[in-house]
Amino acid sequence: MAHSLKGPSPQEHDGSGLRIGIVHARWNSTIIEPLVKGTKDKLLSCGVKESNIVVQSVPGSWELPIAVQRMYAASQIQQSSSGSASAGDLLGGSTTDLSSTATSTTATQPFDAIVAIGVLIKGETMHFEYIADSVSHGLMRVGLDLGVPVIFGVLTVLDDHQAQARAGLTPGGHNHGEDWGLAAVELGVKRSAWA
Ligand code: DLZ
Repeated sequence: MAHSLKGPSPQEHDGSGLRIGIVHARWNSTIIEPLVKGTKDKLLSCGVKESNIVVQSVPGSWELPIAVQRMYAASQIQQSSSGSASAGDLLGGSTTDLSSTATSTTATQPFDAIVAIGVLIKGETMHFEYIADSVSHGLMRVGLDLGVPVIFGVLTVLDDHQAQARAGLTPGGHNHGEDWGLAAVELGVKRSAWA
């Protein structure tokens, strides 16, 4: 299949040994939902086990960096204490929006990558620039501080139409969640190789 001129040329990696976190904002949920689905579907098609995909949510994009930090910390504690705390516990909330329970052999390993998903629409928020700027810096910082790949799944768009196109909801559009899932698998695999 011909590769689009936009975006990276894809590589194939085996995600079967990976544990991946997804955390998404609940603002603009009609856009968020297909993005989360696109991410998850791509992870599954790369071999990541459903039981090794953990989905959490936060109110808005602003909360994504702290959620990534706490989810990763929780997954490290899970490993050292074999499941006495969950990502939901450390986020101070319930675990009811976890997509799956930890049941497989890799379920207590720390996350190999975390995908942070949010949608910021310029016309809808006066402080679009503040949130976009802070969240992107926050996600980069937490990834570097923790040494875990944090995939930047935050759409910063001018209007609803752009958001819909990037969630694959318009003719000719493309679901960017698929790219984020692919990036999570590639970075998860390469991070282990680089260790
Ligand atoms: C407040 C706000 C606004 C106006 N717009 C958005 C948005 O477009 N996308 C998004 O993810 N979150 C938005 N928020 C919520 C903030 O991210 C945050 O949740 C609140 O300010 C509480 O800290």
